[in-house]
Amino acid sequence: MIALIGIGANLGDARENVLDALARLGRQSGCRMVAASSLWRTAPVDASGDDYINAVALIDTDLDAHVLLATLHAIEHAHGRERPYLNAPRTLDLDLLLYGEETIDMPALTVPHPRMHERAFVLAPLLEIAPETIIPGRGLAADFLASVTDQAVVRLDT
Ligand code: PH2
Ligand code: MG
Ligand code: MG
Repeated sequence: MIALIGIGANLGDARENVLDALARLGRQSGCRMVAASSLWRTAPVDASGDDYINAVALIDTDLDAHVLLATLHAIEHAHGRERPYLNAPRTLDLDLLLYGEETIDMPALTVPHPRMHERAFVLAPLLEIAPETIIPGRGLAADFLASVTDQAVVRLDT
């Protein structure tokens, strides 16, 4: 199954944390890295604190969606992720955004991520690596970019 993972950080060495998350995803058993976006510097959306570093990764995985989610949480945990309040600054956030074309609506997991189409910090890196992506139930990801131009995102070199 091809899964799309969103990666974000705005606490500690955010750039290093995002790069390490990409490396860990590539090493994870049952996961193969298909494509990783550039790193992007993005203004916080519905959140406080420093600018974020964001990226997305496409992985080919044998893991069930819930097992994959648990794996993402374990990587966050390895980076000391704490959750003092909603959308608090974080050392590392890994979100399961798409799981093939599946729609999952369970207490612990909603896929497609319900807000991914409203977030430039997801759309810009996604369109960089997979411009034809369809968000199940919504349509072509590229069609949503025009509605998020007020959100500042800048692609970083390397
Ligand atoms: N994540 C959020 C809320 N707001 N803003 C930016 N720029 N990047 C994020 O990764 C992000 C956010 C909730 O997870
Ligand atoms: Mg998130
Ligand atoms: Mg999260």
